[in-house]
Amino acid sequence: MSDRAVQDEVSEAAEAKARGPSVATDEHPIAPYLRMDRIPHIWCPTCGIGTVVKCFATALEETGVNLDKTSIVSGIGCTGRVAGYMKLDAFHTTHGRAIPFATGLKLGRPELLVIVFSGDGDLSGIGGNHFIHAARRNMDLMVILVNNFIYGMTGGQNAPTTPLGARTSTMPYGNFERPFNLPHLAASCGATYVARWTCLHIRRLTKAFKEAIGRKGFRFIEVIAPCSTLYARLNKLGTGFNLMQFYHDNAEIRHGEDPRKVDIGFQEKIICGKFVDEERPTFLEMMDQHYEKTLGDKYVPMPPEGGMIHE
Ligand SMILES: Cc1ncc(C[n+]2csc(CCOP(=O)(O)OP(=O)(O)O)c2C)c(N)n1
Ligand code: SF4
Ligand SMILES: [Mg+2]
Repeated sequence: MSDRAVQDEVSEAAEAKARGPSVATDEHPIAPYLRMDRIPHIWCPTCGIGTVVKCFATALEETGVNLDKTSIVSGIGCTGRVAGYMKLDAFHTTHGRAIPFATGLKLGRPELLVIVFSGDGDLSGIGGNHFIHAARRNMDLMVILVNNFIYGMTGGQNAPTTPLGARTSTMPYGNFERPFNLPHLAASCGATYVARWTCLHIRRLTKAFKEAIGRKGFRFIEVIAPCSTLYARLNKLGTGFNLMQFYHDNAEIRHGEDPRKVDIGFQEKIICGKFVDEERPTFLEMMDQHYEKTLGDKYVPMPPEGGMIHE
């Protein structure tokens, strides 16, 4: 090799080193949907949350929604970090308050697509009351709940979703509290779209996200995902990969199943599918109809672009 060629090779190697890893992160297919300046993310190896984010970003891309009119709201927790990583108008609210915040946003700016993305503890524990009332009102929100059966961020405490018998840091001899069956909770309160998938079902989950983006009203998607560091470790279930294998072997798709029958037992079959998909007037539609009927011309509906109404 000539001196010149050796010199070129050395400077190429130096340039490559300065550039960093050979896979340029800005070339990742979902990079345009992420705040890449915040990457690397905080999630543990084999945690399932990242896969759900990938499906969500793919759904945004494939539906072609106007990203300037799409907002994401999270509460607190490992899943609650999602809002901070998405390149959307994003709100990382206090614990349990994603739904009320999102409700206010939707009422003030009805033209926005408002998506809540948070954890099982955040949405069904401290935020449970907001969850049931938003479903009851058929508030126009899409709610993505990552259910890892535990409070991940704070050390693996029992959640309202922890299956009977599963070990958590606050139930070291196994959980004896009956957990929520979240699709049943959402459906019985009035949600108009209810589905459950695991984060192994990437195509079906992406399709569910796309469908829910196109629907109105309270759309609820539960995603079962591994918390490798706490749930899997405390229950000696291996890593997230082992849990993905478990989903592969034990998830059963039953579209249209009665949500009352989709309870999840510890390491038992996980019933997945679309359980509810129906139309019912949303909160804002009901409000408009009601005031148009009772107040007639005196009623000035909220303009779609929101804001204050001046006579
Ligand atoms: C008012 C209040 N109470 C408690 C906490 C502590 N806290 C933060 S995240 C969290 C649990 C989150 O669990 P989950 O929503 O399941 O999210 P994960 O970390 O599992 O994704 C708790 C109890 C808090 N931040 N604020
Ligand atoms: S603690 Fe659990 S939920 Fe949180 S990032 Fe780690 S694996 Fe994921
Ligand atoms: Mg959780």
